[in-house]
Amino acid sequence: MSPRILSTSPLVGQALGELGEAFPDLLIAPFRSPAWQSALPLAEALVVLLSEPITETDLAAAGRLRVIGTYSVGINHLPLQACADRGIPIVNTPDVLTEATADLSLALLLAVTRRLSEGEALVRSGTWPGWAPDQLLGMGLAGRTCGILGAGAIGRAFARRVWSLGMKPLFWDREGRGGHVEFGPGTAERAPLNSLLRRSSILSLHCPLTAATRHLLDRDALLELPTGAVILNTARGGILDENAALALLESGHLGGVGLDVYAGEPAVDPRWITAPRTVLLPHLGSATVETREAMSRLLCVGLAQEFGRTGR
Ligand code: 8YV
Repeated sequence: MSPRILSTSPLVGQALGELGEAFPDLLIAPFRSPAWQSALPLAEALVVLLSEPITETDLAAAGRLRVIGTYSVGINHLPLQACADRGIPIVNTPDVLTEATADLSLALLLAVTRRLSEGEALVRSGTWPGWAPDQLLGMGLAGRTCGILGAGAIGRAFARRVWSLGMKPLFWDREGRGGHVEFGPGTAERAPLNSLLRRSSILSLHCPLTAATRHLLDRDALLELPTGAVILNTARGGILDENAALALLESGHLGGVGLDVYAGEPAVDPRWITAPRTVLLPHLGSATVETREAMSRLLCVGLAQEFGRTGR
């Protein structure tokens, strides 16, 4: 078989199947399986998931490769420099997952600050003694400042959500510029990182993982946050120094942590499992039927365009 398209998954919906009808040499084989490995030298397009890191060695083995498609907006698992050197474009899935990911960030925000996991566990345990004035008190949100790292589409969509709760969004992005960010119903200040950290009761991560953002939130940065601040991560695990966050959660400096992503996922540092005031999700940011189908369509249109562009 000579696959022009080598995918590790059928994806969600019909789009990849339809692409396979247009370009019949489609092979779906699990990542790094013998079938995937032996098809690699023949592949003109690779389709991978965000959990499947492609190395420079893979790229060297894929002599006919014309394009890499990733079923994600994040591209930190791809050898970006090597792709650029070889002129191999990357097709990803921006925009279509913006609202779903911002929704999940909002779900984490409410789950952590209103202690939903603890409340649910109490009811399920069968030991709920009934309503009490001081039972599972959480943090009120209206009037608080919400620091948002990343002023891209997802960060701005999250700003719209917290604004509707009466919070004040405050942005930082990689350019670190001052000025303002328009997020739809409002405009928010863009602040230097230290200033943002000092003012944020809630800190939500929405920037890509790059060399510049790896461990952006280290112990020193986390210590700038006011006592009791809550951190939400629906971006990438490596941006938050998990060791430092765990220690500062334990010490009470952090009031809570909501995670959808982890540095070594799917492995989760076992200390998170027993950590207080945390909500832990299994990378669900884009996990709605509509979004995953839209991601499939966008990715396949992008691949077809690349094939068209390179005349194949
Ligand atoms: C996530 C993602 O679900 O596409 C990506 O790269 O990781 C998103 O779909 C989200 O960022 C994590 O909550």
